[in-house]
Amino acid sequence: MTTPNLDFLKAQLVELRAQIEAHNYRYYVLAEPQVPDAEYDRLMNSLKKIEHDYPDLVSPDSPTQRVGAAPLKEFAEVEHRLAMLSLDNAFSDEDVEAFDRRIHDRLEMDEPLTYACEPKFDGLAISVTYVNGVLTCGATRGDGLRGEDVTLNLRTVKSVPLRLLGDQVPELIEVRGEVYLPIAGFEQMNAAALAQNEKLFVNPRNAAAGSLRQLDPRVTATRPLEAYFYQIGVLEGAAMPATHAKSLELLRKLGLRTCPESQCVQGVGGLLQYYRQLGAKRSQLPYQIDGVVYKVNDRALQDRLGFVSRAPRFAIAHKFPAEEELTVVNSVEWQVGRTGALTPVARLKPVFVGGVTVSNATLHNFDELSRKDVRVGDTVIIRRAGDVIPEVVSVILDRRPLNSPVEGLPRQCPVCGSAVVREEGEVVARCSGGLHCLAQRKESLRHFASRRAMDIEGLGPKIIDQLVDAGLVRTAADLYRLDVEKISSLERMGEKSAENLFQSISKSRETTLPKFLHALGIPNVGEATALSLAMHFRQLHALQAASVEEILKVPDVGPVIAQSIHAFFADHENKQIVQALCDLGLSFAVIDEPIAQEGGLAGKTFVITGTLEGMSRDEAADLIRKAGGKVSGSVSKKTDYLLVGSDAGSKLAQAEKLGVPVLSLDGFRGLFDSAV
Ligand code: 9MJ
Repeated sequence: MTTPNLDFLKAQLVELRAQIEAHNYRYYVLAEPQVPDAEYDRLMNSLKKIEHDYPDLVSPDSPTQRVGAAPLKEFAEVEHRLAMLSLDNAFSDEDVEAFDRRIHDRLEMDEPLTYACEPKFDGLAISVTYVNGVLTCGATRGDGLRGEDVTLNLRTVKSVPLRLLGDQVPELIEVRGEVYLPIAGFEQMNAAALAQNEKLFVNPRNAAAGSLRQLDPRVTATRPLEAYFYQIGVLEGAAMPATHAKSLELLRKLGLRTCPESQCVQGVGGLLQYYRQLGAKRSQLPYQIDGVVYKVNDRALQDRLGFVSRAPRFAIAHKFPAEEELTVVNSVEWQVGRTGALTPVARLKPVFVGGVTVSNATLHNFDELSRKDVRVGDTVIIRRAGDVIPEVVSVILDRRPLNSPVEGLPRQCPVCGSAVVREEGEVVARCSGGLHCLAQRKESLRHFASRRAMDIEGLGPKIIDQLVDAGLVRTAADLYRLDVEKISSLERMGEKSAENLFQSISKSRETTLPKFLHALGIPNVGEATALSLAMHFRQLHALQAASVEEILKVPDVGPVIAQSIHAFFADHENKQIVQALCDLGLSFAVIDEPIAQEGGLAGKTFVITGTLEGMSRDEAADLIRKAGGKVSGSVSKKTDYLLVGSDAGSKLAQAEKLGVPVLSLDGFRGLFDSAV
């Protein structure tokens, strides 16, 4: 190994420390972090590594020598009776194995140890003191030795008791825990902020920090904060429990909230199993966690192990892969959907986040793009939690290149060049090219062929692209004009595959009226409305000939949808396509009986929550009602099923608590199909 130049190392240390201090200030004092935790951890680890390799270069003011930044000026300072420690981190199974080995070595023990495991909450560490059972002080961690006095604010948090329970309360107990915002509460706060045109919080942790650090406790009282307690600091006038698990029992008995996910395990195998189990459950928990914490259960052993700098040797935090990472925006592109809707998409320098490599992130719509002010060349925070589509959380403004232009809404469709229009009051801007636009045409064909529409097996997006690009297909009717020879002329299309595709296209001719109406892609007509229309009119020609007034008689169809349906069937090109499809042999099985009150879901009560992919909640509710079921707004013991989409919040937590079966949209479709 060559020895690095000492001056170079010193300069690197100065730079690293300055960066970390700046992040600490933003994180702890302003509660407005600039970079994701993973980036901060990386800087800190680089600094720790250099200081470890060159101990002479460690200075007392290095960020490694203290837990956090200085307390806020406005709050009174509280000196902790016992220093509030931080935890060392483990990032891999090997790190955990090394932790277990270190403990065995130090204790000179061979047999597997009992560990207490618990989630690592992504909130704010707090300390609360009860004297003779009465809450006397609540403080943040601050720098570990002194924190801020947030007693008045903590008194507004419902899960922080003002008085302890039972008649055997200790003379004095100082307890550590975490204040956090449940995900549902965070979403509720951001929805309110959006409505008031106020700045949005980046994540639940920042929102919790901002809420707890309010100088006016009345503001804190409006924030749905919660707390979990996980450690006894000081105990006077009672015996300290012999294990961590017994400490948690004592806390529970005293009325302090502890986490139900806490659990004791044996040995390193038990630790890793707990890590994987909680990791699998992570996206369903109603609060955010960023890892798990392992603690030697036996207090006597904890005492023997002691501390290193500011962290106990008996505990470690095993981190999950980061759900937020930094990367750079290479370009902003506009995707054109089936109805012409323009969606901005950020093309990114590939980044590993949430366990996968991400190179695209949606920006939803022009308003969202403008609000976040994402520009080419920007360094952005990307978030990918669970299986949710990756999104841009925010831009790191300090890293923006000079003179980068603001992203505007294109005036012309990037695919066909037609004018882009945005109706007043509409969030969405659209390409006005209709089926002349190649993108809209391809998307319409994809929708037409999809499983919930004509269900043409083997006709996926790639083949549709090829068929359209080769000029073989322009409209849905052209699909039924294809023969095996034409299909097999496509690149990489074998004779057998061509034959199979031809057969599945032919087979799809026999369909039902609701599926066909859905497949046409009439604006504002989803699966549920298509079913209502089919049940009301029974025959395609009856619907085609209907006036707006007649269409309005269909249950759940309002003026906007009625107008949209009428305009669709009045359009010359649409008329020709529908006629051609009928001439090409499409046939519709007639629905004799409405699938109504006697339906297979009769007597079943559903609650719907979250964003459903490809179906609005109203449409799902319509389907349920048509099959005889009921839709309710809140989860109770009487709920038969909870239908969940992405970003589900408190309803999902409530369903899990009550043991109500939870259905994804696919699961729901399966149930619906077998019921009707
Ligand atoms: C968090 N953050 O969830 C501790 N922590 O214990 C849990 N932190 C801790 N324990 C001793 N669950 C020091 C810090």
